[in-house]
Amino acid sequence: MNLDTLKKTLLELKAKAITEFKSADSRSDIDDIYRSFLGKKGEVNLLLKSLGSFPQEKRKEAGMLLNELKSDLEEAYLQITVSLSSKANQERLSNEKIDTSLPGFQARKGSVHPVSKTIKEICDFFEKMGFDVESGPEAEIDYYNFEALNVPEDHPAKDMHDTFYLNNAGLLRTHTSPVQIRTMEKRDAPHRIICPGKVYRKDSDLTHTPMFHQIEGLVVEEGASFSQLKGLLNDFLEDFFGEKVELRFRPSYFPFTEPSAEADIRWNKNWLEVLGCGMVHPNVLKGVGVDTKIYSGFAFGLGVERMAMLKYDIPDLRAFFENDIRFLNQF
Ligand code: 2NM
Repeated sequence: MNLDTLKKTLLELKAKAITEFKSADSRSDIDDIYRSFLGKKGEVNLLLKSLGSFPQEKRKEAGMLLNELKSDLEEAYLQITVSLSSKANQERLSNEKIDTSLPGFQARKGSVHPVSKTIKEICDFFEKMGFDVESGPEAEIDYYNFEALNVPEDHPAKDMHDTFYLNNAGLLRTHTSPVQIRTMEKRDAPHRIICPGKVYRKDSDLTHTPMFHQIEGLVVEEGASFSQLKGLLNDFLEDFFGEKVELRFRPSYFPFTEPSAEADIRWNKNWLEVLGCGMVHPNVLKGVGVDTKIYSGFAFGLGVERMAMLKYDIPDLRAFFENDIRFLNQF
C-alpha cells in the first residue's frame, strides 16, 4: 500500500464510522461501533499492523495519519455519547408529568419532651414571681458543688460511690446549687433566682438515673422567712398541679440550710415527698459575701422527672429516657 491509497482508505473509514455513529440509537450500539473501529481487532488496529508493508521513509507519515484518524474517531464517539444522553434526558423530561392533585407529604410534627415541658411550666411560675432563670456549667469543681455549700469534707455525698469525678480534678455537679453560688458571687443581694438543669449522681435503679433534671430556687432578701418559703411553695404546687393541694412540712437535714424541711403533698390518701427546702445556712451566705445582719435567704430544690411523673401520671422513670415517639407525642 502507498500513502495515497492509505489516505483514501482513512477518509472512507472516517466517513463510514461517522455515519454508523449517527445512526446508532443506544449505548450498546455505540459501544459496538466503537469496538469495530477502535477495539483491539478493530479496523484502525488492522491498518496499524499493515504499516510494516510501508517503505521505511513513508512509515512515520502513515503512522501520523492513522493517529489522526484515531483521535477523530474518539472525538466522534464522545460527541455521539453526549448527544445521546442529553436526548434521553429530554425525552424523560418531556414525558414526565407532575400530578398536582395528589396529596402532599405530611411532615411529622415533633413535640416537646415532658422534662422540657415541666421545666418550662415551673420556670414560668417563678418568673411571674420575679425570679430570674440562671444556668451554669455541668462540670464543676469541689468548691462550688460542696465547699461553698457548707458540705463537710467527710460528707458521704462526696464519696467516689456517689459523685462522678473527672480526671482533671473536676466533677459532675450533683445539684444545681453551684449556679446559685456563682450567681451570688457575680451580683449583689437581694436575689431571686431559679436554676433548672442536668445533675449527675452515681445511682441507677428503677427509680434513679445517673443523670436527671433538677430545679432549685433561691431567695435572698431582707426579712426572707420560713413562712414566706411555705407560702411560696404552696402557691407554686397549686399552680403546678392546677388544684388545691394539701401540703406537709417535715423537718429534715441539708448541710446548706438550717432549719431544713422536706415537703410532702397528699396524693389520694398517701403523703408523697416532692421537694426539699430550708433557710440558707449563714456559712453559705457569708461565703459569697452576703451580709447576714441585713439579709436572710431561703432555698428549695426538686427533681423534674419526679414532678412530671406525678403531674402526668407516668408510672415509670425509664419512659423519659427511652425516647419512644409514641410516648413523647402525647405531650
Ligand atoms: C435543696 C434543699 C434545700 C439549696 C440551697 C442552695 C444555696 F445555694 F442557696 F445554698 N441552693 N439550693 C437547697 C436547699 C436545695 O434541694 C433539695
